[in-house]
Amino acid sequence: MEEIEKYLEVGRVSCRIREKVQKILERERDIKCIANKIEEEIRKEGCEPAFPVNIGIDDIAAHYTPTIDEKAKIEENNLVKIDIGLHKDGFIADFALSFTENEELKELIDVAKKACIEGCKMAKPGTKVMEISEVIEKEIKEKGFTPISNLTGHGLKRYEIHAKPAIPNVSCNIGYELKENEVIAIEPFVSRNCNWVKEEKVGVIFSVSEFKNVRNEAAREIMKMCKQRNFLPICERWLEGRFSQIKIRLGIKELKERGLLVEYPILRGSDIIAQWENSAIVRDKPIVFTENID
Ligand SMILES: [Co+2]
Repeated sequence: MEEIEKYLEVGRVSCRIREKVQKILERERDIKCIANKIEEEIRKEGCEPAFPVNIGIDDIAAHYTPTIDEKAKIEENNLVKIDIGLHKDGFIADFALSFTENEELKELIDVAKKACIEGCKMAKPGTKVMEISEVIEKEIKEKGFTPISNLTGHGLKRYEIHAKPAIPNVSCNIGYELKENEVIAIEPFVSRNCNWVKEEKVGVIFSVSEFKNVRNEAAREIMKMCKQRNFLPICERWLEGRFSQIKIRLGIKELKERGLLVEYPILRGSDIIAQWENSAIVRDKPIVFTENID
C-alpha cells in the first residue's frame, strides 16, 4: 500500500517534531516564536503545516494560533496545548501534546494522554466508533475528570483534516465500523469541571470556500495561498512581512463580506483543559504513527 508508506513517512517526521517541540518549550516562552519555530521545523523536513500550529493556553481548547502582534508568553502556572498538523502531498499527520510546569495540573495531562493511547489501541477493523468513545470516557471519568463532549477525534483523508467519522470523547450511539487502512485521529480533551467549549466570535485560523478573483491585494494573496494549499487553513502570521497587519485584516474582512471566508472560531471552555492527540492507521495491530509509544 503506497498510501500507507506516505502516512508512515509523515509519521516519522511527526515523531521528530514532537521531540523538537519539547526542546523548544524548555527555553522559549513567547508563543509566536514557538509557533514560528515549529512551522519552520516542519518545512525543513520537506513537509508543510496542514494548519497553523494551534497553541491553546489554559481554557482555550483549540483553534488559536499566534497573531502578528501576539504578546502572550507562557507563564509558570499555565497549561499549554500544542496541536500540530503536517502533511506531504496531502497525507496528513495530526497530533497534539500538552505541557505544564504546574505540578497540580500534570495529572490532567497524564489522563488525556492515557485516554488517547487507549483510544488508539481500539483502531482495529470492525471497531464501532461508539466503542472507542466509551473507552475514552471511561479512562477520563475513572480518574475523576471530565471529557469535553463537543470536541471530537476524526478521520483523516487526503487534504482533508476533519474527515468522517467524528469520534466523540463521550459515550455516543455512532455504530459506524472502522475499516482496514482507514486513518483516524484520536484527541481527548480533559478538564476538571468543564464538559463543553463554546465558539468565540473571532477566528484567527481560516481558509476560503473557493478560488475567486478579488481586487484587494492582500485578499488576492490569501486566495492564492489557500488554493495552492488545496484550501487547507492558514493564518495572518503566514503573510507577515508581505503586507501590514492592517492590510491583511482588511483583506480578510473583504473575503468575509463576500461570503468567501471559512473561519475556525476560537474554542474556549470554562476551566483549564488538557489535550493529547495521535493519528492511527486502522489495522488488527493499530499503527499509531505520530508518537513512539511503548
Ligand atoms: Co485533530
